[in-house]
Amino acid sequence: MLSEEDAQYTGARIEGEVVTLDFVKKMMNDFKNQKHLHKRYAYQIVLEVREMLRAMPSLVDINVPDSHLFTICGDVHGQFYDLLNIFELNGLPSEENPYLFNGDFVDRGSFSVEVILTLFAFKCMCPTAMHLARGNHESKSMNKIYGFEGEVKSKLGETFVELFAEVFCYLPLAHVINEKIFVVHGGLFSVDGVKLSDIQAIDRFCEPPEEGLMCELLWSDPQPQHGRGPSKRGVGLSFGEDVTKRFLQENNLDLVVRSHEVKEEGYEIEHDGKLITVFSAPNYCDQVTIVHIRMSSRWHMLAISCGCSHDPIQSVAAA
Ligand SMILES: [Mn+2]
Repeated sequence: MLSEEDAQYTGARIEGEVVTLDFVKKMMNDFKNQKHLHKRYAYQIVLEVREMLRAMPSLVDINVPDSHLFTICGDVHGQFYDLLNIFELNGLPSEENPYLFNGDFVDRGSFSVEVILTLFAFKCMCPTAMHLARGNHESKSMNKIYGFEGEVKSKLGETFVELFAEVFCYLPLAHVINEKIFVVHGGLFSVDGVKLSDIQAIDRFCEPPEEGLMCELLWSDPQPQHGRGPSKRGVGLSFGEDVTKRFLQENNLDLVVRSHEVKEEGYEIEHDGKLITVFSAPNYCDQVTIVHIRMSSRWHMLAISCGCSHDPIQSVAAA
């Protein structure tokens, strides 16, 4: 039996158990027109993603075949219309057009629910098309202060607050692309000698602690000076070029891609070209920043795209 609310519902519907591209497109279009998704489908999507994420390791290996394109997006922070813009410019996520969203999907912007349901729906549609990493804003304490909790309560109800908080604890902490590119929301560590196996071994099913490897992955920032310094945020730390280079060398990696810091241009290349920050929530309308990685057997090219143009504004080749 349909309730009265169900009978009046004209939004997107998941037919059967399977989230299809048609459903995701309709849902995004509904969101664009400020219509809500029925809680039943929101619940179905979040539960499916919960099971998927729970089964994943803390550090995820991604393999991008030669000459294929892979896109990394930085912080989106509830800016749904900018997320639509990214997909408009760069194509919808699919097996051939995979994305990694590098944390901080929610908070600050007014459409965090729309953003997280869209990312999660693509994850259901095609798990290899949508990789998701935890940011420092995928946590209870941040969501309470910066808007997501209130938005979830008003759009989906109290039960979803706890549900999202649980699912966020299952998000992987970092990704490694083709054994060469380390991708993380925040940055590196207060101690040298951290191996990828140490990150793999982090028991991440918890709220981010106030210190230790997991905290530092989510909160740290690079600094121009060598060595390490206190964080301007009061959590994590600032790390220099020497720290980045030692970490890369010890783990046989080429490059760190991270997010977490607003950048005037949407991105910044630091640490002698070994560290790139990408922040996708733009300062003003119609500008989105993403990092493209095109792999070849001998080198990786990173094209950073910005603005309404598909043309890369900066390319980095890592040997
Ligand atoms: Mn952040």
